[in-house]
Amino acid sequence: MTSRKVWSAEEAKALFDLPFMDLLFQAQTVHRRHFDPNRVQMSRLLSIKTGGCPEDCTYCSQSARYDSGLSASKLIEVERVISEARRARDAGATRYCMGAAWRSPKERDMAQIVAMIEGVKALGMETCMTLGMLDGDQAKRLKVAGLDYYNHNIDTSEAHYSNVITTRTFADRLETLQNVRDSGIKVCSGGILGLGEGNQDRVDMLVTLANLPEAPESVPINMLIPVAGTPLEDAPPVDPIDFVRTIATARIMMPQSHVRLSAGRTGMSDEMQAMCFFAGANSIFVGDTLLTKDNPAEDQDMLLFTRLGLSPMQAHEHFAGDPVADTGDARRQAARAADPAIPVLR
Ligand code: SAM
Ligand code: DTB
Ligand code: SF4
Repeated sequence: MTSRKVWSAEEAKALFDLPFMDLLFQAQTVHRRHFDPNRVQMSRLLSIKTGGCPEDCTYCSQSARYDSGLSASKLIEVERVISEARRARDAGATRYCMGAAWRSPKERDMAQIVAMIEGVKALGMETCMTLGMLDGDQAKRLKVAGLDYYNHNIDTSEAHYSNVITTRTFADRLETLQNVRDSGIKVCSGGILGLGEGNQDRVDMLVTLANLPEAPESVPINMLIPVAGTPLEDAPPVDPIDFVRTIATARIMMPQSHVRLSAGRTGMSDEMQAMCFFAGANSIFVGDTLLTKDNPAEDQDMLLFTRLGLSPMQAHEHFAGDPVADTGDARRQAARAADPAIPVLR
C-alpha cells in the first residue's frame, strides 16, 4: 500500500466524536472510493488446536487459567482441516482462517501447519492462520508454505493492554506484526470492544493500527462474547452506537483495508449489522461457529445479505484505488451513474 496520513490520537478522537450522521456519511464516502459498498468478503474460521493456552487473556474461553468448561484438544489432523475447508469453500467462503490456542507455534508442529496451508491453498482458497507470536524465521516459513494472511490482534490500546493481558506485552504483539509484514505475509490485526476500555482506548487502538508502517490489509473488530468463568464474564455491554462509530472511524483511517465485523454478531440485531456495513465494514466470519463460540447460521446471514442487497466478494477481489472499474455488476454500475456524489469522489 502507498504512503498515507499519520494520525494523531486527538484528530482520530475528533473524527470518532463527529455528529453520528456526519461520521457515517464520511465513512460511507471513503468506503465507496475504495470498495464496492455492496460486496462483503466472507471468511471461515476453524480451531485447529483448542484450549489449554498458557496466556491469560481475560476474555478468552481457551486460556488454561480460567474454568470456562472447555476441554483442551491436540492439534487436529491435516485431512480434517482440508475437508472442513472444502465444505466452507462450497458454502461460499473465500478465506480459511485456522486458529491455534498457543502462545507461539512449536517446532514439532510446523510440518503439520505447513501441510494445512498447502492443502487449503490447493482448494483455491486464501489462507489465514493465527497461532500466537511468531519470530522472523517462523514467519518466513509460513510465507514459503503459501500463507496469505496472519491474524494477530493488538486487541485494545497500549494503555489498557496490561489490564487485559499480562503474559505478553503490547510491544510483543507489534514485534510479531513486524515479523509477519517483513516476511511478505499480509497482516490481519484488530481488536475487541467490551474489555472495560473507553472510547479513547478504542481510538488509540485504531491509531496504532493505522500508523503501522503499512496498515493491516484486514482489520477485525470483535464485540466481546462474554465467556462464563473468565474475568470478563460480567463485563458491561458496549454501546452499539459506539461500536458503529469505531467501525466508521476504522474505515476512514484505513480506507483500503477490509474492516471485518467479527465476533459477537449473534448478539447484534440485523439493523445494527446493516449500520456496521454502512459504516464501512466489508468482511464477516461465516459459519455457525467461530473458534469456540457461536456465530449466526449461514442461512440467516444469506437472508440478511438478500434483504440488504449485499453479495459475497470473490477470493482476491479488491477494488482499492479503482472506484469505477469494479465487478461489472449492472445494478451497481447503474447506481453509480445515478449517484451525484460519484464525480466528487473521483
Ligand atoms: N492464540 C492466538 C492469539 O491470541 O493471537 C489466536 C487465537 S485468539 C482466540 C484470536 C482473537 O480472537 C483474539 O485476539 C481476540 O481478539 C479474539 N477473541 C478471543 N476470544 C474472544 C471473545 N470471547 N470475544 C470476542 N473476541 C474474542
Ligand atoms: C479475530 O479477530 N476474531 C476471530 C479471529 N480473529 C481468530 C476469533 C474470534 C473468537 C471468538 C471467540 C471464540 O470463538 O472462542
Ligand atoms: Fe490464548 Fe489467543 Fe486465547 Fe489469548 S486469545 S488465551 S493467546 S488462545
